[in-house]
Amino acid sequence: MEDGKPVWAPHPTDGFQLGNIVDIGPDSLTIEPLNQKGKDRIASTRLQNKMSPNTFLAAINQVFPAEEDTLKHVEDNCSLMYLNEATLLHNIKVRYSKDKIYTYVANILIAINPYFDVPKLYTSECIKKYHGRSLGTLPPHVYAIADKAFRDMKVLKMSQSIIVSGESGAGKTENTKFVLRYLTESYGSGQDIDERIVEANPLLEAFGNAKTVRNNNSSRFGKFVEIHFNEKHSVVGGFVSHYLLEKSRICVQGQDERNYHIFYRLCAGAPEEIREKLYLTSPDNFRYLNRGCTRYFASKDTDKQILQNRKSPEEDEYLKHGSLKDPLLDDHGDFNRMCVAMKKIGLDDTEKLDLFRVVAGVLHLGNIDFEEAGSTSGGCTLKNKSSKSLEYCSALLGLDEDDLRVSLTTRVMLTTAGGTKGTVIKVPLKVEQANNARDALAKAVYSRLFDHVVNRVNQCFPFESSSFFIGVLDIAGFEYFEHNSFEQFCINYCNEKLQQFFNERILKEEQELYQREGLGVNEVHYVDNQDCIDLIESKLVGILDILDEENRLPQPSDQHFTSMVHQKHKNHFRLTIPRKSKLTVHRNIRDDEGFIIRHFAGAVCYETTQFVEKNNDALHMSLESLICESKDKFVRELFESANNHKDSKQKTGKLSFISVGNKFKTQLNLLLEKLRSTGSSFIRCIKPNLKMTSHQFEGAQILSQLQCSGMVSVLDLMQGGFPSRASFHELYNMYKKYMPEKMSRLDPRLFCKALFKALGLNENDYKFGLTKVFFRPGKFAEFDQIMKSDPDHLAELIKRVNHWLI
Ligand code: AD9
Ligand code: MG
Repeated sequence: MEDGKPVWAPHPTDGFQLGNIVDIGPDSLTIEPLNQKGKDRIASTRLQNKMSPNTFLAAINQVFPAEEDTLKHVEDNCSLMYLNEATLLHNIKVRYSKDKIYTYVANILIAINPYFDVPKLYTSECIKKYHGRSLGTLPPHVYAIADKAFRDMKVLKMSQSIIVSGESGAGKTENTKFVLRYLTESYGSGQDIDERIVEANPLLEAFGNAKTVRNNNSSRFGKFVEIHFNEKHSVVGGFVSHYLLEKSRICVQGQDERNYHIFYRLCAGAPEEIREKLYLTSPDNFRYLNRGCTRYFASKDTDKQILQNRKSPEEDEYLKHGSLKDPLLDDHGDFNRMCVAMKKIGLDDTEKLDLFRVVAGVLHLGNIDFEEAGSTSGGCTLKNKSSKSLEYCSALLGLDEDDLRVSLTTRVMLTTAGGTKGTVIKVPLKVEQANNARDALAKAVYSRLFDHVVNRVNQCFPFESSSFFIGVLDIAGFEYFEHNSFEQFCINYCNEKLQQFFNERILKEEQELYQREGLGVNEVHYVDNQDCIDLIESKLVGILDILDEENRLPQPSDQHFTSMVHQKHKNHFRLTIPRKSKLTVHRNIRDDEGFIIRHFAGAVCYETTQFVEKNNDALHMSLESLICESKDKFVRELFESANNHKDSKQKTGKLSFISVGNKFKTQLNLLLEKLRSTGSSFIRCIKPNLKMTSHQFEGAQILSQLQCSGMVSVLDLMQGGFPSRASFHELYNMYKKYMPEKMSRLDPRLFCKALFKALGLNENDYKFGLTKVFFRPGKFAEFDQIMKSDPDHLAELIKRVNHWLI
């Protein structure tokens, strides 16, 4: 970087702004912004501080050289002259403004969510265009990645995986669906199976997606969808694995968020006879649905219409309190679409009703309310008005009303008191404990139902044998909220593992490319995050095992667990106490209320309240035996099949405990083992703005996503090698006009050789591959500058070239 050359300097909302360096200090630069917007902002703050207007200071390591032509954009970011986070951000910004939402960084695809249907981007014609075409021959596209996976599978005779990541609302699920559709439409068997793989999604989404403040259709579970192929490379079946359904949502939702779609769809869309059978009314009448959600008030016109045709007390209610009906979502239509999908994947009416019955059962369970019992027992009883809910819930879940009442209000314990081992006593529960028992039962029932839905989906595309698969991973990216709990801890742990895999692969790919091009370079450095992974998953001392240990104590507590974590990792580089956080929001947390982990994508403070509870998947004994002995075969089987997986269930004396964290660890390690055995491609999805709207590029926010997804580290990693690359053809076309006539008659490779020789470039700065020249960081730009800027130098050069040619 030099005085007077345009540079990218930090900008609070845009991420970066163009400026000129006007002064160079020991570790900072004085920058004058090039555009008026920046100037105005700085001028006003500078004037306030009585400093010279129109310039500002920036740390040297936050200022990056800019490309000369700032309107230029490239399909592969690596073909830019300057490879840094600012030019990457700018390149995708220019492309986004032209509705080009996909960009490559080498083989990694960056996908920005357009928040509107980009015309003709996903048509069948477009699908056909990408068949068999290598990456880079057509504009960047998710189809190109899908086709690369297919071709790699075929040529390398190796299964493939496509890892789609990004924050909530970034477009992971949509892109995953595009991949599945591309593969089934292009390489399907032409039979039912192809359609089923695509149609399984609406069903999974009905039960596992919900409206959140970040995404109206947010997946609250992770999934790995495998499409299996026979030896002739034709689709033979599929398999879905799922991870970590968010269970807390079943009972409570945050402000302006909803429960899982299925609840509302069933209430809104089910035909009258089903609604009657399931005792369903409007969502407003169910506790699990009517909190958290925004209430929408109809427009005046609609009000008038309702007043005129007023038919039911529900509509009176609606006028008074507004409705839970979300204007952005069409629950009624979605119900019908879901039923069509269910039919297509082969679910019959009985199976459909089984699912609906349990969903309704959960809703009625949620409406059971408790009050303190008048007696001295300290226990509680059901409120009178809950008797109907108890009746409906029992009927729908096949339970005995009295048994359900007793199981919700008392707890059976095995006692060793007085030396008589194993005496059963019934302990009355307080109102709050009974509420917890009810919610625990609801969560257990619904999550088993979700497991069943996934298993059922898997039965509809079975395969006897397969030669290869292409797996698509759609799992939440790194999360960092104001309050972070066990869910964020698990998802960020998962992202550490995926990041490590990403590093391994990208590094390997870079090295393979160097080898293929015959460059003979071996070393590319990157920061390994194994220490962070160990901190979480090591045997005994890892956070997950410390948590399990806590769960096994007779009286586990979140504080004790937190103190143990700090005690065991006092001087761990990756772990620190909340008080040390620079962020004020974390200073309010006591040391035994949380910990901070320095993740690859940034430090996150976890608040550990409820870690112990959230880590335990077991129901208390009376509820467990109640539900396992349900008269309803379907309900019984939900629990039977789940209880067959005893590997993560541990019975220690009277304590029954199923570790959520360690189950996830096992699943994750299996997943990574699988990923490591395949070839891989990566899609990094980016959310352009928080408003979820089209044509709005919030630079700073996007930059932070690029950092969190490891893209900035990829650039760093490439910087350690030969990041800028240009094909011989490209260089030939760029520079032939500067060279003597006879030189342009050379073939492009020889042309470049001659040019470089004549220039006397340092041989450590570049390498000739078979098809491209590879440059050390910044060297391409240097070379370009010599070619373009200095006429005397150029004349001298031409003389030398002439000499060399002779
Ligand atoms: V979450 O982690 O499950 O909360 P995702 O899966 O990353 O999230 P999703 O794919 O659901 O986000 O995308 C969010 C919304 O953006 C979709 O419902 C679409 O309305 C919109 N979207 C995403 N990608 C595209 C696209 N390529 N074209 C048009 C899109 N709209
Ligand atoms: Mg999703």
